[in-house]
Amino acid sequence: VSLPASGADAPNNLPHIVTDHGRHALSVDGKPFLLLGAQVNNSSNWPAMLDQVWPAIAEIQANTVMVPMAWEQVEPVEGKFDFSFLDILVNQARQHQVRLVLLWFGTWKNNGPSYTPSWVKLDNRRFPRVQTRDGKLLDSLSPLAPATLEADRTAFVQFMTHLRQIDGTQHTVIMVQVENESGTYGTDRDYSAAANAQFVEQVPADLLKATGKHAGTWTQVFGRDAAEYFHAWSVAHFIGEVAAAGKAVYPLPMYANAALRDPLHPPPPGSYSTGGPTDNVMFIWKVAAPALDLLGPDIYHRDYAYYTTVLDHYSRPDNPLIVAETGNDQAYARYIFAALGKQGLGFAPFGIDYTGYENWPLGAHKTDADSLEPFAMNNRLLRPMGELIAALSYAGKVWGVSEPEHTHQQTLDLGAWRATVSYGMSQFGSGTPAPGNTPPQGGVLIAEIGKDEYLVTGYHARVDFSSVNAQQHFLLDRVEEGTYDSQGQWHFMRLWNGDETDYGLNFTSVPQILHVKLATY
Ligand code: N0T
Repeated sequence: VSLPASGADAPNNLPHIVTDHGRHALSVDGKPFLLLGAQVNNSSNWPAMLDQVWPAIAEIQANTVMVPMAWEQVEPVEGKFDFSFLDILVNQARQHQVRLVLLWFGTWKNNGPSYTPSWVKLDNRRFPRVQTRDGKLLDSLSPLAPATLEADRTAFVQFMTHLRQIDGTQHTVIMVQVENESGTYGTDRDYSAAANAQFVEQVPADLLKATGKHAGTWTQVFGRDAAEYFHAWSVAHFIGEVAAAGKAVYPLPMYANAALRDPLHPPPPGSYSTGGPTDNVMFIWKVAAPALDLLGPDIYHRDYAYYTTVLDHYSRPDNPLIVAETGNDQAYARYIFAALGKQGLGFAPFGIDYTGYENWPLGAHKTDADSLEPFAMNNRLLRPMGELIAALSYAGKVWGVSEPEHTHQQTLDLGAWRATVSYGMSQFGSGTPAPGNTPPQGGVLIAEIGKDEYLVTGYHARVDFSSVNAQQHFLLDRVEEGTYDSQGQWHFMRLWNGDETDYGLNFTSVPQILHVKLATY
């Protein structure tokens, strides 16, 4: 399968994102790429740590490793740049045959400037911090300070320039995250004098146009939301400028990740990373930061309603879904199937290395082969057919679901056919209501590969097909089990029949891929 090669914005067929009919694909070397990611811990971005990274990557079988590039590390002294870690990392990634996504930890790392050099984070006059309504100084840097933007952008451009020099033909690095969980905790906007002056100005024309609103100040146009929207505009504009300057030297796909706002019970601004790309301000980010290819959620809630609502919010015709970070214990692993069902281009558990840091309660108590196994199962299953799945997803032919906690059956509408997914069933027998798995761990992926023919796979789930035409009798004409080799070539192993198909297609913890031909009589 190949995608439209380089456009004007993708010279030398650089990695890029293509969009058609509101669907998306990440093109790497001209082919659709399914990003099976693994993000290392925050302080694993040093040469001495890499020996504790690679064994975990090998265990989890990711095809893409996500690693911080810290401003303090590349420009410890203003104007003096050191990219030795980048050189080492790219070399080792090539040896380990994985791609990289690099995470620019600059002005924002979880709202604060902890990863900026000392000459930035200690100089409040040159690089002012956000102030609250009552004049309290917060850790977060003001997005409105021209000197901060200038300094961050300069360092980022140096980084992208060096990256182009060492990787411009090989494309080991396929994407760059610009800043990390931007926004500010503790206020709905910056109330510094400079910010107050801008807040009473007119809302930018581009934003008015995109929203169909009439001209006015932020308060006139957006009322109660004015403060948050203003801050979002300011943060997004800053990050968009950094991204655009980086793309001008080396146009890799770029994205921003979001520390989420609870999508089910949204709390007031100030209590989450306000101004960052939360679901309610994505429309602002789209206008203010057009250089960003996507906004990706960091999902650290295990429950189904929360998780799938976030997937919905971030999967849009104008926003390709990549789960930029997610927790690294068992409960999260099954959501790769729901993410693929929402046309996800990628999925990346966080905290994948053996440096000994554990971010419980967000993720696992202990990262080891056992805790990584559910993710390794996903990657072993999906990696050989990643290109096929990404291509079919781009064509709108992929369905995927994950197991909820409280309902044990789901129905998928495939057009002429219906698939019923049940959890917790034995492989033999039917008639009992699905009890669910304990803990929830099921997931199913279905892709249309031909007329009345589907690729079906998953874990810990039963799939029953039926015809939407109730007048006809349904049958499984042929159920082929096989494997995809590393070239994505299908190899027939056997036919499933008898017990293996009498009570639906039952997936266990064994990685099994079926090609199923559906028919009626
Ligand atoms: C994430 C990671 C790292 C109960 C946390 C999540 C990463 C950053 N932040 O280990 O710090 O760099 O992007 C914050 C999640 C808070 C939600 C708490 C819900």
